[in-house]
Amino acid sequence: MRIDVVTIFPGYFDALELSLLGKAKQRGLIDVRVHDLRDATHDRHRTVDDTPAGGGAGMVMKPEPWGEALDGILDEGEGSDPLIIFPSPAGEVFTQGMARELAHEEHLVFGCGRYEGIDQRVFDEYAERGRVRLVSIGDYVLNGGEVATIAMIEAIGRLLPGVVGNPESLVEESHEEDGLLEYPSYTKPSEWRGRPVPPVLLSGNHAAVEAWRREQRIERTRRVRPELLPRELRGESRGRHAAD
Ligand code: 6GU
Repeated sequence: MRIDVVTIFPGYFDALELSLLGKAKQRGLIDVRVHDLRDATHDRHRTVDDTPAGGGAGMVMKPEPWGEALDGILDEGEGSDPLIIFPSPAGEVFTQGMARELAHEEHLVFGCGRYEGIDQRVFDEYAERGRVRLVSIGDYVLNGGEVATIAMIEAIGRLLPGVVGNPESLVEESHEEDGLLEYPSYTKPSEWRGRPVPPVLLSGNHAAVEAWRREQRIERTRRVRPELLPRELRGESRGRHAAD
């Protein structure tokens, strides 16, 4: 997958060199290219923003540098039909489902604006010429799209074939398969600070372990994210729990 990122803070994306994503990059599974929006300015101060038309607080990102930066990327990746994503708290909410969908794209372009926003004509221009989506990573406000973009690239990147060593580890996660949250995990020692590993996990009874894990997933989901519970599991509570 090819990913271009346009930002005034390229340094944020150094984080993509780390861990699994860094290895995926080295192995050529993900080709991430980060572009400094200021390279598409032509004044001495490399200006990317200006006061809002109509007045008001804050600054708005000027359209010209965005036009030049995005045209450059689109011209270079000729015929790749990229999807342009503008991270924005005003966008549709990013989910595991959207990550799965975007993992099938050949070419993603992320345009990171500051939160006061990018001149609307930039969205309009590229929506008319191709595919554009405004995407939020949740109901809170960040200072800019960079951290949101890193989150999305990580969520999408780990779904690409070969990025995660054992694809089985992708299956039993929160928000995958049946929409339930994941079960709690334990490892050795079997007792730590007086806290035992639940005995069923040491029983060797695979069916009992599976049943326990499913029950834990259901109860955890009911407790912290009841809106995620599948319809058939709603209503029937299974009693009190320590963390309730
Ligand atoms: Cl994508 N951008 C900004 N600036 N804030 C956000 C966001 C995105 N998603 C949630 N908050």
